[in-house]
Amino acid sequence: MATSSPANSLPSDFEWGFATAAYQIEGAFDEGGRGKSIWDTFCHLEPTRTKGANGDIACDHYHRYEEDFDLLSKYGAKAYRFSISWTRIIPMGGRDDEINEEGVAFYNRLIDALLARGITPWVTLYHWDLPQALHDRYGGWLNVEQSQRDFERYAKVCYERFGDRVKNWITLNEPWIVSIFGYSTGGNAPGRSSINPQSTEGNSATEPWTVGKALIMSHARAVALYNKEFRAAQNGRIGISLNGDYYEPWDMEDERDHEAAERRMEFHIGWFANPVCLAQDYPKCMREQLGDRLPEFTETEFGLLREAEIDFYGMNYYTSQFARHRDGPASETDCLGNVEEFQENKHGLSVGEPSGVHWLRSTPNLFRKHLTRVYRKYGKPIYITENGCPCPGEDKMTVEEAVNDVYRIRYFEDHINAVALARNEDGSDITGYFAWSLMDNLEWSDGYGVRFGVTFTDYNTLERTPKQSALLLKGMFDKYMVPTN
Ligand code: PNW
Repeated sequence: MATSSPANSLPSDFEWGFATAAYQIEGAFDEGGRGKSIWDTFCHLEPTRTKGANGDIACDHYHRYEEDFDLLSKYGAKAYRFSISWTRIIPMGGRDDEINEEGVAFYNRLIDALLARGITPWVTLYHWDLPQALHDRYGGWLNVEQSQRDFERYAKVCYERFGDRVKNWITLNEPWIVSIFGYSTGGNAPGRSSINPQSTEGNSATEPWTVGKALIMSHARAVALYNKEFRAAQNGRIGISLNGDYYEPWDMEDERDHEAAERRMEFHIGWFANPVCLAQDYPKCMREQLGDRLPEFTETEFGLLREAEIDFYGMNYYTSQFARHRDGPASETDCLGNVEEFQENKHGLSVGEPSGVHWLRSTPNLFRKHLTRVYRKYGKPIYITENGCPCPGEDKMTVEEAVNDVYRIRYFEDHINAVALARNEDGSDITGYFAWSLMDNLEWSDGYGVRFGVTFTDYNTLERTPKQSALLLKGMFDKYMVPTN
């Protein structure tokens, strides 16, 4: 492991902590005046599409946040990233709908409880829980014009009510997952798809691209509003959290696989980063493949994108893959750039060590490449807003076994080391890191089996038990911290 030296260090003001999302931990689904979101509906569909799990109770964080924040203090966290549930603030969601003061009061208590412990709040406005009422009213994210106006008003209420104390805002979490899992494959709420046998409605050839545009314009309105009306007085920062793996060519010798890897990353990241970071059109390879199924931006919309300058790029990073080109034209429902994805390359070499969930292998070297590629392409300071894993076999472990999370400890060590290398060796500007997640929680369509937490959650008793990684993370960062001049 690396030791502290100026060449391999993090600044002493490097911000780090843990992340969560409202629907995954809060529970209290029918308390405090909360309205229903598309995830409430999705988790209660029959037959189940979430392994029988729902967020009705989840970790009961709504009632136990003081205890959870004591854990944050115990772990030495400087910052905490959480999301606000839109339907606690505006139960029906729309710009003319009523504000729920009880919901505002809940998040005020949360923010104040963090500040009282000296922990900096980082707030995500949207972590997938669209008000069901907006989905019913006009199709939710399928309606580009309506949804952006309702999101803008929701954002405004949050800045007004919380912006005196919240100085770090993330508009959207992972618009790629929202669009593709929600409207192409149908594995996430609202579960629309024309290629998923469990879905009864949807059009995978068109809907994800419409939804993507709605999310981009919603983000842009929320940021432009902050910049115009709140930034001067509140003096905060605002950005967006994008997911996306790094891709290596499946066959290093094949130029077409090199292109496939780059194209795959453009479909993952450039789709959102081009308009959001650069106020530019979607990547050329997307236009070429998708034709007029990819919505255009008008000049007015480009104007809005230019007004929506962000302060940072929030990166959610878990794993990387290999990409292989496909011969022939892309199918109408392809959303990956006409490539095949693999966890092994042509020679059977694994991209990294398997974790406790099929899609994630530990790939710290490619994390460094990813950080550097994103920094060079989009030029924004990077905050890692999510990084973490479940240990192999953890889903079947007792609490006594699970707290000994050796795989996760190594995963964190290796990924933090990659951050230091990307900063010091490659010159990438990376200023913060959030481990996913503070505690085991509802892993969306995977239910409660997949455990990403640094704290073990017993879903019968709701008792929390720190895993070893939770207690070691501070030491991992301290090792890199050198006084800045
Ligand atoms: C993120 N994939 O989602 C979300 O932001 C979290 O809410 C979630 O709990 C966490 O990662 C762990 O999964 C992802 O299949 C879900 O590549 C799936 C993927 C990536 C990110």
